[in-house]
Amino acid sequence: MIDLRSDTVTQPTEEMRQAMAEAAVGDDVYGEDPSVNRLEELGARMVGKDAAVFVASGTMGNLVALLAHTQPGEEIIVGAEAHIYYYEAGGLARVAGVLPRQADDRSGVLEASEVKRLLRPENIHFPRTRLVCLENTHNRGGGTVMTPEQMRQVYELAREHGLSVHLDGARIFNASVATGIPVQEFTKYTDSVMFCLSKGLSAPVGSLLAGTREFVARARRARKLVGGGMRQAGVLAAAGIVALERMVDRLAEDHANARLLAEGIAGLPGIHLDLNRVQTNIVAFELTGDGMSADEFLQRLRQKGILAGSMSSTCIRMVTNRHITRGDIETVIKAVAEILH
Ligand code: TLP
Repeated sequence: MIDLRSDTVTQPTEEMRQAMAEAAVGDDVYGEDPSVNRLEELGARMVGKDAAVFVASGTMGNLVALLAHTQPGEEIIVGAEAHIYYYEAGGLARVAGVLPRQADDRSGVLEASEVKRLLRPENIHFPRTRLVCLENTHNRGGGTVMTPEQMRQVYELAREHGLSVHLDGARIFNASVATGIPVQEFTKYTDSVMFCLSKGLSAPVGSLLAGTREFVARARRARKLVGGGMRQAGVLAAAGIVALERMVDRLAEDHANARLLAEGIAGLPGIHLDLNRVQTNIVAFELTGDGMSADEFLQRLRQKGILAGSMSSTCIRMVTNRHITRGDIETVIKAVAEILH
């Protein structure tokens, strides 16, 4: 099977398995796991923050960030298409107890002008707005990159109004590799950043949440609250270290394959694909033709040995990853053409 459902399907590398087998471990709830400590220090340094905390998933990292930034009843500004709002089982409301003020991020970028529109004046009727959440790259936008300049504008506006900025940077290394801009140029315009080790970087499990020391101390307590205090987690962290040290640069291959795929299918009848949005490892397109639903399309692909996903009843998503070769891309282009024919 050619599996384009997500970059989360990537298997750990041999080097990761080796590192996991040999990892020095301790009880991380006591702060005594040397591999976790090393991963947290490495990750924090790479994104230019003081400290980081290792969490089980991107979803947990975002939730813990909300818990550490806000009090129940406060409001956050978050894209209506953002993962935090759309794909995290409503944890923001159910667990963190915050009100989501939904911003228009359909373009794949939450612009400062949109944040400005949603700011509230001081008034006793209003909930207190505490946080702006950004996403880079933007999953439902189709893997789009928010530039450092766009992030700076949001960050400065947030600052002026006493709001913090959290970045869902699940794929922030994709943004950096795609643009050639160091990752710190993006993350410097945030108060906290969550990034995933288990997507294109191929670690089996885990994400990091980074910020100031004081923020990370609060995040550690929040992680405990949601049951995320792990013990000899160094066996997982060891793979995460390999992910950060060895797997970042190769994301360029995934981007090249996504581009190849997008260019190969963009002109086909019955789909609409905006090539401008294909900036990293995600290819999203709309089925416009004879009313074939996304489910039907996915089923026909599956019959040809190809797995993909959908983002709505008419929108298909394909995500390139380490296991997808150029040859696979050619196979997929041919299969899509046959299905649409
Ligand atoms: N996204 C998954 C699915 O949940 C949709 C995927 O296959 O793309 N932020 C962003 C931007 C994400 O894309 C994801 C995962 C997460 C957070 C959550 O990470 P995990 O899956 O580790 O909880």
